[in-house]
Amino acid sequence: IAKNFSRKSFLLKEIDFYLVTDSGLSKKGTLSDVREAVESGCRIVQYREKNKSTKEMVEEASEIKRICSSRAIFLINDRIDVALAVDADGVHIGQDDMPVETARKLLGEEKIIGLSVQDREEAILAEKAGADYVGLGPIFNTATKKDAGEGLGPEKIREVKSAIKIPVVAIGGIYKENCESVIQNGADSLVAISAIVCSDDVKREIKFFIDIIHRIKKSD
Ligand code: TZP
Ligand code: MG
Repeated sequence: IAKNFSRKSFLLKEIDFYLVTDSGLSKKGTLSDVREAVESGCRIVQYREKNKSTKEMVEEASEIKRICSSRAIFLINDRIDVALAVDADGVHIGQDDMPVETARKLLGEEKIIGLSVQDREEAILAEKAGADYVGLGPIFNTATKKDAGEGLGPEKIREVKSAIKIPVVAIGGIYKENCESVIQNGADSLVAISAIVCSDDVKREIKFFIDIIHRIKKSD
């Protein structure tokens, strides 16, 4: 267990920009977005698909796994069954999904489990339950997730970071214009969905985010 734990925390330490797919918003399609992201140096991909059948998801997830191969961590949103079916690296789940402990029993110690949280208390519980990282958001107001609620503000990242040891991934309403405040407040990684998948040049946008994240992390 100690060995697996260190492998996962090593992998998660390496992440900077985190891609979450959205086929409803994507200009060029999910597979193209994943390909361009991995080619741009993105090292973690979450397949988040709300509109396709399970059959289509298993097929697409297998393809994404192949694209990520050893280059990027591959997680699946919500669907533990699909993650098991394609042997993904793990899942990202929400507060209303399967409890982390139950997901852990199904997936085993080696897989990565990320949990969405909105505050310090949920983050502490996530860590206790065995989550490998937390997704904190929405940092800013966003139209991408209808029930996301009001933006928490980037200072919330600092508050949550100080309460837990596992990595904090910031999500929600993050664009080039406001991403500096996210990293300055201590986010280990950040997700931008619309800023990436609605763009004409996914590669250029991801490189921009990766560069700025490295620059700010280094100067800290
Ligand atoms: N969870 C919290 S906010 C959000 C999700 C999935 C949507 C983020 O999308 P965008 O376009 O980067 O605001
Ligand atoms: Mg969910």
